[in-house]
Amino acid sequence: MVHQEDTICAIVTPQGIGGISVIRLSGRDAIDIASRLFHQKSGRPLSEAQTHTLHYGDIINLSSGEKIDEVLVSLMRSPHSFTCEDVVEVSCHGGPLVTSGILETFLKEGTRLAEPGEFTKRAFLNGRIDLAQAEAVIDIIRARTEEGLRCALWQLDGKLSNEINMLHDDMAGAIASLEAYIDFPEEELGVATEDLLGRVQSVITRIDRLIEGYYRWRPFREGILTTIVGRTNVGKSSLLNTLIGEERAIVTPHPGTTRDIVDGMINIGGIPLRLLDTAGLRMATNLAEEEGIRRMYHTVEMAELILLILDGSEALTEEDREIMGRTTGRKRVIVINKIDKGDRITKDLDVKNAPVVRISALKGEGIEALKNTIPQRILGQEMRWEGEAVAGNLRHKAALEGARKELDNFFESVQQRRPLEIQALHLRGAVDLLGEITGTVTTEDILDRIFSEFCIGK
Ligand SMILES: Nc1nc2c(ncn2[C@@H]2O[C@H](COP(=O)(O)OP(=O)(O)OP(=O)(O)O)[C@@H](O)[C@H]2O)c(=O)[nH]1
Ligand SMILES: [Mg+2]
Repeated sequence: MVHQEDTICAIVTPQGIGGISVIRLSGRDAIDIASRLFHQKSGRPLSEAQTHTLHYGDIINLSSGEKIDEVLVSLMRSPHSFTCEDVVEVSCHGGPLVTSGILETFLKEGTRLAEPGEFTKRAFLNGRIDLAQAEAVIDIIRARTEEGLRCALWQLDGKLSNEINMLHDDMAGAIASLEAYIDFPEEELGVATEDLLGRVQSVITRIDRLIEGYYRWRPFREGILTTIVGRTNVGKSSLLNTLIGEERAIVTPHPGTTRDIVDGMINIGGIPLRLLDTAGLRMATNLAEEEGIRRMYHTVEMAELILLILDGSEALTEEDREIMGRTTGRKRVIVINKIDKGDRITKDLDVKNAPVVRISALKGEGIEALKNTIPQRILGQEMRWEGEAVAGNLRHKAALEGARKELDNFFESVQQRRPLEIQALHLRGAVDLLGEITGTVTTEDILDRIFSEFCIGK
């Protein structure tokens, strides 16, 4: 049963100048309000139009009687719309005065400005999409690579939701059979318990797979913060420029050129990499450089991947060793640069657990090999997300981890031969947590947190 709320409206296209902008209305009076302000060229009132039709006419300012713009209006009647409510979308000329003029007129006529994500929230509350699918809408908007977009589209399609629903059903079945045994005599329990434990174990395996998938998907979704570090003059800024394909950072033959952090974005194998170029390490000659080095070390703390650059044309120095020491145990790639001038350090280099790539940032040599190494380093053995369902974000992961914990507790309570009621309680706890992912179990708090991440108009 669709619930039609008060009528909300918003400009749903980006602010600024464009060919066309769209203003969307949704709610119980959307069609009535639009009818009053829209004068169709054919003379027919919009309120009599059929669903999924397009209409040509003018939007009129009712107080002055003046035309605001010539527009096309599309009409979608409940329940066949994005929100499941009556929806009217006005496509007008894309200028800020036109869009704000139309928006103000609608507001005066009794609509209210939509909150961030309110259209999507209504789609969720009306059952058109579940919570995981609503979150996928944010991911689609924010996707920075095709891979990231592909993952988000899968989630909107219900890949994760279907898997969660299946787990949910399996668990509900397990609970039902457990509860049926509550009244049985002790001796008949043996076989039944085995079957039940098998079922719960299979749910655990599938939950683990979803959690593990989170780590494989996350780089595509959120990107990887990567810092380029090394002593002065080894070619950090040259590498940044080569990787992003533009002269973003200043490069000079003088050590100590970079002070502030310079950043750039690249897409490596579908993973958005945010690259930071930092000040080179040496005994600082002034306060600005000292601050630059402090910031460089700060990026080392923050970054998920470190590209540690060494100058292959010179022997290793104290600074090289210091920075190598400060980054051991971290995810890093050792990059030996300037190999066009020889390689004096590979033989002295003793690094474990980090790939070593030899390049010339100046000549572009070895860059492809570096680009291949980076995703391997980030993703480990499991190179790719293969379209399987995964925990799409931290919220899903936390709920799955919670559910898994409940199932571990269930096994423990079975081992300790605790009362069946207690065992069932753990199973029910797990079911509730699974339900949080799709939103069958939810609170205003969770909803507010999710939808406040949206922009207005979505
Ligand atoms: N021969 C050769 N020279 C390079 C290479 N990469 C960088 N250089 C040169 O090395 C010098 C320093 O390069 P930068 O990219 O500014 O080095 P940096 O590490 O950013 O230096 P700081 O910002 O001072 O720490 C410049 O003259 C570059 O042209 C390379 O692969 N081969
Ligand atoms: Mg530099």
